[in-house]
Amino acid sequence: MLVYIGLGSNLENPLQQIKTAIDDLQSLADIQVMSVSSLYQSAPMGPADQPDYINAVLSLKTTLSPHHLLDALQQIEQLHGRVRKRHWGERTLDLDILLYGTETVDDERLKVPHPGIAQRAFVLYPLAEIAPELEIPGLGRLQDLLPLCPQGDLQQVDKVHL
Ligand code: ROI
Repeated sequence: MLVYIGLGSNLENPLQQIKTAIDDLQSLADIQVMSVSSLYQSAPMGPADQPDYINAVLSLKTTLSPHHLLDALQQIEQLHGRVRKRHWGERTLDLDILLYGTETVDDERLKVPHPGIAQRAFVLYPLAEIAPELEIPGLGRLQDLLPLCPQGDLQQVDKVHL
């Protein structure tokens, strides 16, 4: 299955958190990372009294089910010492399943496509970099969503090589 993952961090050297998380994902036997966007910086969505975020999006191929993939992502978040301080608050690492092929999942633990995807410049623009032709189940073409979601202060700050 072709899956898109969103990565975010705004604590403890966010650039390094994202780069290490990409390496962590690549090292998993059931996962093959296919492409990675540039790294982007933006002001926090939500409470403003927290550091800027670094975000990226990657695509991977996996044989894991959505929930087993979520388990693997949460293990990596734990490796990075994630503590949830408050709702919509700062975090060392956030790994979200954005899309799982064209499948939808909707239960207490997991919602795919990720809710809010269309309102988040820090997801849409990195996604457009690696998958410009993408069609998002229930939402339509990525290219049609971009003009509805201003880029704001989002800026490319670094590139990563696989
Ligand atoms: N804001 C930005 N800019 N980037 C994020 O990854 C991010 N993640 C979040 C909230 C707190 C909603 N704000 C964010 O979870």
